[in-house]
Amino acid sequence: MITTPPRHHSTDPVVLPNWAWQPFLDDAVQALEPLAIQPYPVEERFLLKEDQTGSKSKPVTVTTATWACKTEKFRQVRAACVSGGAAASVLNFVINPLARFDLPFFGGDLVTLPSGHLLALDLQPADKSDEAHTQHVWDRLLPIFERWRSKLPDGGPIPAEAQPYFSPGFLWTRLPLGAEGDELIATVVRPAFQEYLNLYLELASEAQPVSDNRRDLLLAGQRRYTDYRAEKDPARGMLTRFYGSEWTEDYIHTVLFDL
Ligand code: DBV
Repeated sequence: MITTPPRHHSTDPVVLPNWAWQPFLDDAVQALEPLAIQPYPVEERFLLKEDQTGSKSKPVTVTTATWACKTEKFRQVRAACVSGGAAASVLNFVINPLARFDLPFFGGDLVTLPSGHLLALDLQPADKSDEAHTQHVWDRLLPIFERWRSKLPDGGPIPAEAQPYFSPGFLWTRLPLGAEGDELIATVVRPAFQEYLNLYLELASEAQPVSDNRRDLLLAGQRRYTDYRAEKDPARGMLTRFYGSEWTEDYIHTVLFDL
């Protein structure tokens, strides 16, 4: 029986034994700490969830923890952390800025399934057609993207309908399980994650409040993005298998994509 320490506040440490993405979450929390983070309200039933999956004779415990905070410029920062041994290991990490600041979303999707690793990093626009919103971000993101992309295999096609929500700096790869994949995760994906996040935090530190009008435009774009992510969440099937559809739908709509 795996037991993990209880969590009562969204900023309580996440400690999931043998969770492959622990160093990534620890890096992110450490990078955020100087920003005077405050807990973000998350119901107890989502802070830590544990259930059995697999067959009756070979049960596997799958634990999902949610870490979350808010800051002066971030409406919600949240990490969905899934640890289920060989069945699944996931860190899905999103920073949702306040619409008062002209910032993209930070998104990281680090997924290990029995079929291999799926890894995605991006600074995703609230409105891809708005040059004032995108260009200065892309100018600084693309050199970072190019450097790390050259060291990773391409992840292959993504749905055309997702196109409006990605930046040209979308780092997307699939890696095999085993030593070769682990090596690329340690030497490429982890520093890439740190650089994407550091750039994002730099952009955030420079961001100044915008007018009410502009905030309303940005907010409309944020809602389109969030609605899309909730509707198409690729984790829906996996989470439903582990925890049932009631918990999963509530988790997707009231925690993961709650704008
Ligand atoms: N994805 C989420 C959340 C997850 C999660 C909240 C709590 O948005 C995990 C967990 N992503 C997750 C899982 C899979 C994927 C796949 C479990 C595998 C699904 C499966 O094969 O069963 C990037 N993630 C994917 C895919 C893409 C992304 C393109 C493949 C989808 C497909 O094949 O249909 N997710 C996508 C993206 C961001 C992101 C661009 C932001 C950077 O978070």
